[in-house]
Amino acid sequence: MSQTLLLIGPLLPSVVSTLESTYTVHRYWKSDDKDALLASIASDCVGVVTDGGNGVSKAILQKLPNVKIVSVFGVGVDAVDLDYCRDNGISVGNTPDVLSDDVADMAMALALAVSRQLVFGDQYARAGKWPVSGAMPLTRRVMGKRAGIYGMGSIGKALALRLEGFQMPISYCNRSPRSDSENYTFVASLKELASQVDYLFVTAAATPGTIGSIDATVLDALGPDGYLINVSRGTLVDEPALISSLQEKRIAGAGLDVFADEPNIPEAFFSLDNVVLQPHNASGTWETREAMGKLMLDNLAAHFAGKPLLTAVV
Ligand code: 8YV
Repeated sequence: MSQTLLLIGPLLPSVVSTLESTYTVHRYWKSDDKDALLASIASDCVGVVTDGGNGVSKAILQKLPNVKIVSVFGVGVDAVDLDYCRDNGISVGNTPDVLSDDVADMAMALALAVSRQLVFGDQYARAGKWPVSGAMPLTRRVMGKRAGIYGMGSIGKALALRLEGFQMPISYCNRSPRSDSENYTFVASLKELASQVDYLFVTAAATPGTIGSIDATVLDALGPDGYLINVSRGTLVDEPALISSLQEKRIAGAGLDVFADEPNIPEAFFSLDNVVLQPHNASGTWETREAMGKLMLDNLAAHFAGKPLLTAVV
């Protein structure tokens, strides 16, 4: 008999169909009576599959006492109650590394888009303004500017390789200096880092130590010529402070793939011309989502085979 799993939210259809070929899968988000669903599978359900944004709450896990694996389709595990999992012998796996290149590409794309005003230029061209009003206003160069990376993990390192191609001197803020990043300058204080760079890239994981860390003081340190690019989690940024900084031009602009209350984006961003927005899509390529799906499935298979997870968080 196949093992019973709870799937918290939608995933790539090909991944779900592979999942269903091996396991009995219950779709949590589709259920009209979620408590009744949890009660009906309470004794059979042995695993949870979820994505980085949804994670899984303690309230759900408490209702499924036989769950021993949470397999996350994503690198971020901030939405999974890791303390509860640790205390209850629940393994947690995620999908690091396979998405780093695409997330780094998105960070670079956002930096270019907001500096070179790609969205404005596209609208200008489509609206037929070029023949009527002439060339669009000049923009800002990216090449050679100073880059700061907040969080030098796998994504930060992939981003650094791209920034090197743009001949940008790189500084980074991390819990500690990294021996594999000696070509880059370690800066212990985030505020200090912000004051030294033109682009502050946020690639750190959301943890109690990083949540809310991009506050008004960091944004003021970044200053009127500085850009904030966030491909991590919206919760790392004090969003009202960011909105004020952008409105008052206390920073030059922002490129944002992530928001504090997804999928809701504060409306104040929509009327700003110094921000480029994406709907949390940095890992959203076919190639990466397939690879994430495979790793998520491999972690599940390892767990049920009694082997260590390939990429264990807990
Ligand atoms: C995904 C993410 O968009 O990996 C993460 O932590 O946030 C993203 O890659 C998400 O997990 C898929 O829905």
